[in-house]
Amino acid sequence: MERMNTAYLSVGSNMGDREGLLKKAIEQLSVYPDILIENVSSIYETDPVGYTDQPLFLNLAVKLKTSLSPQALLSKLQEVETKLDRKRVQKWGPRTIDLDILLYNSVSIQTEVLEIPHPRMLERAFVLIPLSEIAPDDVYPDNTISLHQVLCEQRDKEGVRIWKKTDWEDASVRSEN
Ligand code: GSY
Repeated sequence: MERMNTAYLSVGSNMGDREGLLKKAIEQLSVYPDILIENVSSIYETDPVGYTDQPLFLNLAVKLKTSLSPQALLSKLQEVETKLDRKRVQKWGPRTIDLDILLYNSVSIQTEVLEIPHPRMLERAFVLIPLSEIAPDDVYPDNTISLHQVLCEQRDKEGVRIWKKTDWEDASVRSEN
């Protein structure tokens, strides 16, 4: 089975066992035969953006290969959120686990249920910093500059601190997850 498409995800948690939930989300994703996890960034602790009166988040980025369409990938992500008993107290408030598609090849999709590239990704240091760790040379669709350059040009990089440095290429890290 060919997993020919490349997608990047942002994963976050700010309720319960945050690190355990991030790891379980990756574990659950890797169970699907049509998803191959290629890389996972370090874990970052990040100040909440938007509604700021809530606990700190842990965030990371994932690179995967898949034969699923963007819509089918989204429903797998929602399945994982359900399996992990996702809780969200209010729309922009604390949540146990959140899985968002950031990029899917260089496609551009705008529907009510799915927007790719993720509409706010370029303004969010908690997305760009983990993402550019694992995809520095990739280019944002319809843009000529790399994600690393986008990050360098972003003014607000505050509120994102390394929490656990991980090297996914190191097999011992993969087996821990
Ligand atoms: O959009 C994802 C949920 N979310 C986050 C997040 O994951 N991290 C940080 N730092 N702030 C956030 N605000 C929202 S909403």
